[in-house]
Amino acid sequence: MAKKVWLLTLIIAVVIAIGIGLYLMSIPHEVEIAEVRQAGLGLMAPKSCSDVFAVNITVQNVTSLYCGIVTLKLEGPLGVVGVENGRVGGSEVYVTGWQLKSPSEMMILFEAPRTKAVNGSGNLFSIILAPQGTGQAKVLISSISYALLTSTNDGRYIPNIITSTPDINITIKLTGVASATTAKPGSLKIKAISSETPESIDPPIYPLTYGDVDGDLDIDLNDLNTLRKRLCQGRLNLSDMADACHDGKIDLLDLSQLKLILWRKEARLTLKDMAGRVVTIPQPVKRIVSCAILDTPRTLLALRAGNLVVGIDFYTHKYGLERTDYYDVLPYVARVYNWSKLPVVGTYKEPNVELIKSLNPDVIFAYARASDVADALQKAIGIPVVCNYYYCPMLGEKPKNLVNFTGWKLIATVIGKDELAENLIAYAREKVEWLRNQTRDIPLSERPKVYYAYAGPRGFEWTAPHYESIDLAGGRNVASGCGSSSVVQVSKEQIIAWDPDIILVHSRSFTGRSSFPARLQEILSDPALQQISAVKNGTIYPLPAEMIGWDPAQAICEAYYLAKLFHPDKFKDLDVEAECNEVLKTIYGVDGLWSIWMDMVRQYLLPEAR
Ligand SMILES: [Ca+2]
Ligand SMILES: [Ca+2]
Repeated sequence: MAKKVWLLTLIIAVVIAIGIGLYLMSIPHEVEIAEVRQAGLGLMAPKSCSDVFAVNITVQNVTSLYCGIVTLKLEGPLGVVGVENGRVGGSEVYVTGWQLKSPSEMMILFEAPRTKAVNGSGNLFSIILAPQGTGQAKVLISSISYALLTSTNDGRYIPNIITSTPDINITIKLTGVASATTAKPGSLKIKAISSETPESIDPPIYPLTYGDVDGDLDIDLNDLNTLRKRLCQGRLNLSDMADACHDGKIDLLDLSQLKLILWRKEARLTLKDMAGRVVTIPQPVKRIVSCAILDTPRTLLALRAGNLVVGIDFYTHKYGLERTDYYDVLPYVARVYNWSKLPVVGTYKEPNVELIKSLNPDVIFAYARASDVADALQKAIGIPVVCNYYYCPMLGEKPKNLVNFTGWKLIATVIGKDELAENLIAYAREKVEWLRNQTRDIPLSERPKVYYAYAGPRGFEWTAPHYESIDLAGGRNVASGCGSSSVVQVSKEQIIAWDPDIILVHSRSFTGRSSFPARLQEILSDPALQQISAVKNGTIYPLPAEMIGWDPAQAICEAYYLAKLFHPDKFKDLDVEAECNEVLKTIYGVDGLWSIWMDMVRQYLLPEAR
């Protein structure tokens, strides 16, 4: 290691010394220089030739130059020692990768730092070469591709790419044999290049964002480094998701686009939405219309984007804002942003195309289960439509899991609130983990048997085989062996045979035919159900999380609430109301949201859980 460093230092010293010294005197006779320029990019003289020497690739009067790849051919007895960073118009240019494809072919990738393009003239980079014998050698630039950045009014950038085959070459007459190396070309690779350091990157958190070069469902600096390597190697058989700007091929444009995405300076973002549709969304998003069901509006509120919404769908307006006999956080949070005054843009099935168009949104959110509607809407008005859903089967999420956050990530990425979403998700996971630690060791014998009676109109025999908050709260879902569908029908006899200790009732509202009080009466007055323990003991409770769509925040609170109902002794010190008010305040920014639920249900709970 020390030897390498020493050698490197020596080489740099020699290059600098010779460079400066000979520049001031004259060009040594043994080096012949051909200085050529084309399209602003040119090749300037090697300053010397003794043991090692530098060939500087320079540019003249460039504007908005962002990155590029230069392919060189080396002819004659030349060995490559290394490549060094350059400097253009006062700012550093980094060589972020180079590769000898063969002893005579070399690729060099250079980049301006982060999202700042360079302007002016200067040295892009230097190739450090050493003679490997005597005779004539040649350096030939066989192609140059480079990307420029165009800025938008919003301080975002669009990269574009220029490729040329400039046919630039210099001839070098070599008389010495390298003393620094007798190595074969390329065998003395020196990573002398200081790579750019990341400065507060803010990558998108939605896993299906284009630009995921290594395919690990995450966009980060590893993707950038992988793409750099692959560009230098010319191995561009990468997955579809690596195509950051989504134009069907992998090249410098994707490198530029990926850097812009990592620093959130991109003018366009492409992703696969929750219906698997590929959508490109101009950035930044300032006006939003939601035609999706209530999950999407809730998420927009959690992400503190209520003020960006310029139109909402009929169901959100009807059930989410006007009806407060339901339990849902939505109306209380939407009030902060005056959502009841917003134009109603139709339903998820039949959006009002003309009205939506007149609202001039940057993006429209739609319901993933009506993706044909989304396609038609996007086609009709030419504004990107993004389909959202409360869980993502493409990524293996199950319905009714507490921490299905793909929908949050999607919306956060589209509207540029990734960091906030990340914090909220981390907070939510922490809350779930705390409860999991409390209940994970409760033995099966101490877990109450729980039957979940699904939504009112479906009847008592409908249930959910998978409902994570029951498990997390330390209960045993009696229907857990009933397949993998999100809702199944079982027989009354089966429920009686299970003999649940607790019945949870999914209720659409607190008034009307399918309300909790009405459903409770139905169960209590059904002669067939009287032998069930839960009916005998009066341990029948309403559930808050699953109203229209699914809210992870309400689901977490529900799990805390259930924990106290299932295990009142174990959780006697847990103040569910205070805890859940805090959870909902952190996620939605409004105080006292859980107390609204408690006031609706207190009379139905055992005294110790009130
Ligand atoms: Ca990745
Ligand atoms: Ca591309």
